[in-house]
Amino acid sequence: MTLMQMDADNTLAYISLGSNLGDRAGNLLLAVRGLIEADLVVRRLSTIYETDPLDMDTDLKFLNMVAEVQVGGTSPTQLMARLLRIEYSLGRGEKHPGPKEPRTIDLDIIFFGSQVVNSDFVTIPHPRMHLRKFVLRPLAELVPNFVHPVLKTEIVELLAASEDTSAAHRWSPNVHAKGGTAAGAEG
Ligand code: PH2
Ligand code: MG
Ligand code: MG
Repeated sequence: MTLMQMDADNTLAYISLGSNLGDRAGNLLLAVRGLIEADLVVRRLSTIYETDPLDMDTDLKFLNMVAEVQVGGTSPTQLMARLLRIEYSLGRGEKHPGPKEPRTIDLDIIFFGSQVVNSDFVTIPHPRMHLRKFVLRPLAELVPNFVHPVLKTEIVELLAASEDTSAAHRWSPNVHAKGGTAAGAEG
């Protein structure tokens, strides 16, 4: 079984999840629940990465991950609308954060099968994904050899060629938990 999609109903979309405000891991978890409740079949999740904020007016580190979902009959526009709804339900809209401000949750469509979409509402593939290690590293766990439909380059190659030098490390809840459950963690 290749990672290519055989027909519309089996189309796989890749969604980048990010949070740098509040209970970051909790926000990611609630967003995954939101995807499931929005009738998307969540097939696989990457591990979670802690990442330096890129191009933002904040020092608050992100937790980022990527979800692989089966879209069923959902169109790219419908998927985007569902993601915005989940963002809103998790408090994204409350303080009207601008594009460079911290956010409880950000859900971006990275790929929608191999479709290329350029509308006022949604751009797929995500126009900056190939520049961002916080997307490429978790994505490479799921589909290392997927070919970017515009750049015609595999994810692992994009990652190797990336000039993004910001930190993106695998995150583990134990290491970061307050109260130190992880043996050997620094106090
Ligand atoms: N999202 C952005 C801009 N910068 N940096 C990190 N590390 N993680 C993000 O999710 C992120 C970002 C725009 O949405
Ligand atoms: Mg984003
Ligand atoms: Mg977004």
